[in-house]
Amino acid sequence: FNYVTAGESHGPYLSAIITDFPAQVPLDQHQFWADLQQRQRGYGRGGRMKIETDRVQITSGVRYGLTLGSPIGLLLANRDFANWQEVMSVWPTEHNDAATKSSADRRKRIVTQPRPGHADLVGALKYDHHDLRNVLERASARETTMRVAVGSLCQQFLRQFKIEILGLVTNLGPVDLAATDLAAVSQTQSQANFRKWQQQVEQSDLRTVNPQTASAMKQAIDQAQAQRTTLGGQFCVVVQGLPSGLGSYTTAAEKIDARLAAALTSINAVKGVSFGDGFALSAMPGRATLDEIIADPDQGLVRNHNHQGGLEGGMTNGQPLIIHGVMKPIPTQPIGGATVDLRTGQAARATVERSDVTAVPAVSVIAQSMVAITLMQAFCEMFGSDTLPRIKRHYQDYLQELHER
Ligand code: EPS
Repeated sequence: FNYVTAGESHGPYLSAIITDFPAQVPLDQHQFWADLQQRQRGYGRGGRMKIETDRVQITSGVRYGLTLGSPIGLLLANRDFANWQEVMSVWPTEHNDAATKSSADRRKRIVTQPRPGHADLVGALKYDHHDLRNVLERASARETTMRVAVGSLCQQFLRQFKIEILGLVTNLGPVDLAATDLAAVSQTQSQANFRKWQQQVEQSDLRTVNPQTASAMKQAIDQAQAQRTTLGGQFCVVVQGLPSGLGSYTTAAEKIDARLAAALTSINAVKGVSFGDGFALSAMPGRATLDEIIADPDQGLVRNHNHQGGLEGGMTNGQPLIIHGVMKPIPTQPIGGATVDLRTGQAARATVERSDVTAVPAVSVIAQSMVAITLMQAFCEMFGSDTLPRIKRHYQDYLQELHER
């Protein structure tokens, strides 16, 4: 299946269309809205999240809670559009037809001072925009609402196969989640215990698992706000219950680690991704990096470690998938950054367009969604994509084949 999103941050609607989503998949609307709410509730967000309630509507492709196999339409009205109707009007209006005067500009909220670190400058040059709003409205992370909506449907599909995904915050500015706390999550054996971690993360407004770490993170956020700056952080996505063999070593485009890295770096402000022990692998002697293969009389072929994060040769290997990512601090600073006004060519302070101190908890939700989308795509390539019962039969066949070897 595939999908595309549309919508500007302060435009009338956000929307998405998903094609080739399998038929007969049961969907739970409360779960759908709960997943969307997770993205909205992290500590450190600005005022916008108090305005919006991301109750995305499904407008097609689902009937009586079951997917139809036809394109699924998703639609969300931006509440804030009520305050931006003039500025974000689709059709010409009296004001934006007017000759350029500073008072008219204010009404139009024209932006000519690009913010370093955002898409503003390069986007304006590339598409020949003189009002940077034409860039920043689409480059905004508001768009990720739709990715979380798509990701929620994918997670509901994957849950049919007992595959569970959890994105959590592992660092915020100067505060780290202890490695032992993360190991407790990533090494969880039973599904019931993994569910408990999911619930704990969902209840934490830092989306992390140690309440003391969470309160230190909150302090760091408060301090950054007092100092009028922003904070980045790191997140981890853990996936339990995956079969071995998703992705393929046979072509570069099919390698699942490459696809996961692309999916995660497509999230606004994500600057790096690693798998398993990641960058720490370079300091280890090779023999200490092996996930050695052991024949277990009950479970078949098992491993003694998970240094590779569940990936070998561009394929899942049946171990928990462990992906780390880093988000840079949001580049908009309350005091603005040094820039050049594109209209006058003079030095200026960058436009201040947004107010979040940090969005790392939200990014952990978006990352969870992007991983769900990527895994479901690989899953359907391997087991088919017409109907859920047929995909289940193909999946059972494959598991049986593995068992009989
Ligand atoms: C965003 C700027 C802020 C954020 C927004 C993303 O919005 P505004 O410009 O209205 O202050 O709150 O995030 C969302 C609206 C969202 O749904 O996550 C940006 O420039 O990326």
